[in-house]
Amino acid sequence: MNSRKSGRRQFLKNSAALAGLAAGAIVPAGATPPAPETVEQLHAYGERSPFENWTRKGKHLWPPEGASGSRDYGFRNPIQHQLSMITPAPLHFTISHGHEPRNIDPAQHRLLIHGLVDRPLIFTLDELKRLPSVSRFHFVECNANSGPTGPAGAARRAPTATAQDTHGLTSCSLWTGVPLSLLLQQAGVQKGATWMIAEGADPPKHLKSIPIEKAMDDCLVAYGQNGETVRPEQGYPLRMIVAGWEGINNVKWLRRIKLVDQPYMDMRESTKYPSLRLDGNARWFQFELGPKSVITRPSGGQQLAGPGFYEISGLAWSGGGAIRRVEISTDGGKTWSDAQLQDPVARKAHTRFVFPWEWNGEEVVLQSRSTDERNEVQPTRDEISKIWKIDNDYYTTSTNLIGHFNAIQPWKINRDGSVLNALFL
Ligand SMILES: Nc1nc2c(c(=O)[nH]1)N[C@H]1C(S)=C(S)[C@@H](COP(=O)(O)O)O[C@H]1N2
Ligand SMILES: [Mo]
Repeated sequence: MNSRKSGRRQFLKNSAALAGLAAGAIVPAGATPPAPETVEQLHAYGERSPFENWTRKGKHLWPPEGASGSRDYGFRNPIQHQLSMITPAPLHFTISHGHEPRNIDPAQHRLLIHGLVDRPLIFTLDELKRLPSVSRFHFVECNANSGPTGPAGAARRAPTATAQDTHGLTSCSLWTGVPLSLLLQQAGVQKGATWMIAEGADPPKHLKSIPIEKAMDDCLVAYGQNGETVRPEQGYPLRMIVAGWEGINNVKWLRRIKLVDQPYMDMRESTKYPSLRLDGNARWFQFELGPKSVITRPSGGQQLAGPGFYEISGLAWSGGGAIRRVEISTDGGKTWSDAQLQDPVARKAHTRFVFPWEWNGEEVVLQSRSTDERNEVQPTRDEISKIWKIDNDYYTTSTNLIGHFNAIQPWKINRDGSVLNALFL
């Protein structure tokens, strides 16, 4: 890591030297960037090609240390550039509600399991890594992803929105860790333990109440992400994966699990996160995310070169299990045809779909619709409006967050090949 850093410094120095040169001379376009000091430095830890420059994009509320107010931030995954069902870890979306503890020393970190258990346990990372492990593909999605209401939703409603704007708060990784059920069995779950409280090591103490049935089902205490350790932003050295449920359950920098007999109703889960009903009351205990999908190519902000063949591709996922079917409409929703699902098709994971398409150069609206293993079908925006009993004005005038917004995403292709977000066109 140090050598990589110094390689970077050298690179910057060289760039500065080049910039100095450039003051008196024109640097030819496409000039090769200066080489790092040594091949060893270049290859110590890989970088992507400098021609590939998309990044996370984020809202960053970062008042100075000690100031009152939120230090929330959210950075969106450039999902339209993702080439498989896996999100590259450096681009995994990131939401943190406070001071990210960026440098937790794994040798010092502990996981405490206590409360209504026969034997309270404390695990070191090394102890956890000796236990039977599993690797599973799972998405993490914030329940606010795609939320289209009010001023915060304006970026989602804009015709110029990209898939990063509309769907960038979901990502998928291959997570490696210990099934939580195994740890809880070791501790001995007592009768009357109906909920678990998971706590993170970030200073605001992110807490989440999770029913014991889910804890014993498919929760994972993960230390691995896509073959290396969990990234610092994703919760290094340990995070909870609560497959298919709202992102907020996936506690990062996990340090404590307490078995209790009722939910704690922490600030985040009681006042901040729940979706509001029309009467202003919160919808509590809404955990699982429904079937969703988005076409990532072509998608908002992209440009088609002209009529001819294009493969339509995108991602589909559901908190209810595996994706069984994705249908594509290329005529504004009149007719639908099956897309091909690409392996791996995993439960509660992004699934990539592809569909061959010939563009005739006319205006068209492209849409994808997913169905999961329980036969739940992704709704249209109109269907969601009906369920919520809201009219079109509600989206622009209300400041309520419509969480779990999983509407079918329409992209409009104009005659000039430009692609617009047609959700509110
Ligand atoms: N400790 C801790 N865990 C946390 C959060 C947090 O702020 N602190 N944010 C939650 C929310 S709201 C979401 S959507 C997911 C985001 O996970 P990611 O940052 O790995 O994408 O983490 C959850 N776990
Ligand atoms: Mo979230």
